[in-house]
Amino acid sequence: MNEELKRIKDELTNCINQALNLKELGEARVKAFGKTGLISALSKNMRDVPVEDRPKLGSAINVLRSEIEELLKEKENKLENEELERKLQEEKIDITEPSIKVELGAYHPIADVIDRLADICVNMGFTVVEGPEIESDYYNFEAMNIPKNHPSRDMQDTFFISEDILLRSQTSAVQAREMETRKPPFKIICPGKTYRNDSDATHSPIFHQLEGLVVDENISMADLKAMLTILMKRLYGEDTKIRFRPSFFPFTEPSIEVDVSCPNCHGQGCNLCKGSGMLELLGAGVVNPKVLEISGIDSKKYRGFAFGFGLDRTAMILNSISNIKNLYRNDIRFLEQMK
Ligand code: FA5
Repeated sequence: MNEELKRIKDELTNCINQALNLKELGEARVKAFGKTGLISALSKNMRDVPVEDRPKLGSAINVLRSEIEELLKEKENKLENEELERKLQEEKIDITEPSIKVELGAYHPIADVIDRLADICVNMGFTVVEGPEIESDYYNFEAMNIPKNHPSRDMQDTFFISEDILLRSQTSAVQAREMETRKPPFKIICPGKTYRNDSDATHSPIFHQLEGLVVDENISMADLKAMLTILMKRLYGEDTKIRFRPSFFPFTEPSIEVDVSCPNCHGQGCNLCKGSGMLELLGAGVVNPKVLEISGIDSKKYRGFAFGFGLDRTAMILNSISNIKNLYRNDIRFLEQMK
């Protein structure tokens, strides 16, 4: 029997030594310990050995099993190290090779303007709110003191979805929603998309506005002018000139429009400001008491002021963009310049 064990040991040792890779080593392992493997067969044949010889043979088989396992382990480590070494040789990194260029995007000029204005206003104590772009005729017009068939509706060429549902033509639609749910005093701003059937170099069918509304006791036009002056100077720089002009909006009384000195020519006159040296940026005014009453605010106790920035115009001025369409074309050459 000893000779048989020695023969099996030699045969398996040979197989293990000759294995060139982990697959062949696996085959050697099956040859030793598989169901019909040589060492498994030895254990199975035990029952044919006389009882008194069994313990001796059993321990000899165990020794053989340990020796073969040890040999398999050693060979496995050796083959794994060789495999790793081979891979390391193959996968050399050339640190002098230029890296893949990662193109960084740029913040869109309108998103940038919204961030800047929101930062300035939040520092002044305003809360940022949102409102729906698909709006009811009530919030967009009627609650803003513009009843159905009122001629001032013609000031905004509105996209109607049905008789009472429309794409909001002004962020002023958020004013009534906020006045209905908030208790004065409060200060809110609402940036967002607005829609009108308008299209030329300074008008787009989709554009952006930022609405501001302050409701408190003893609010006056002086507060509005002071606040807008600070806001414009923080946005465009301390030496910016601001011009307030009388205007008309059904929801504010008195109403004003606000121009800033053209940042391109500093008031000298250029293509951007069409030679006037000034650019119109927003509408504003003291909230019409009727609007406060429609939304359930006591107009004897409270007053308010509101303003509505055209954000596309603001972005155009800040970045010297001559055509509003550039903001929407997604032309990579234009966006590259915004970095
Ligand atoms: C209004 O929309 C008022 N809701 C503003 C307001 C709010 C007044 C609160 C009083 C109190 P107006 O129609 O003028 O006003 O629009 C305001 C600004 O939006 C304009 O100064 C302009 O900068 C911008 N704007 C208007 N229409 C377009 C358009 N089609 N494309 C790009 N910008 C536009």
